[in-house]
Amino acid sequence: QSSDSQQHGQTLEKAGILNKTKISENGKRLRKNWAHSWTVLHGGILTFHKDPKFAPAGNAHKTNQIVPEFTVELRGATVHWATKDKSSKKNVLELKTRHGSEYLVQYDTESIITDWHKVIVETIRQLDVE
Ligand code: I3S
Repeated sequence: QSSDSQQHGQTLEKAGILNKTKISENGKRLRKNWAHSWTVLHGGILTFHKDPKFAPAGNAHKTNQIVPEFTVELRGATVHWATKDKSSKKNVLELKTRHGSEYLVQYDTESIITDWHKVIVETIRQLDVE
């Protein structure tokens, strides 16, 4: 378990910046749209937030700029290292939900993505035995 993830009851918590793209929804292929995302794991749900760079300018209060974009329920999901044909990027994880949505999650620093891999695998395992 990494130092920046914590055990709370049965589920792990972690947060950080990752590069992500959704690649399919309900089995339907989507065009990739890689973007950095503040990513939060809490209560078995992974939430990717919109990149604040693309938040609408103007009235937005600083604290309101971090807006959820995708929420991914990890119960019944699978995660594995993506094969080369999925992306030319390095350190890419492929996350599939039980509803048939797929995400690629990537970060150049190997230790960062390896920590996320561990915490996602462990969360899926814990949700499975509950
Ligand atoms: O799987 P693809 O279609 O080769 O993914 C690349 C494209 O999404 C590309 O954008 P355009 O659709 O505008 O060409 C992105 O810039 C690339 O990053 C995508 O490939 P990688 O290998 O980086 O996942």
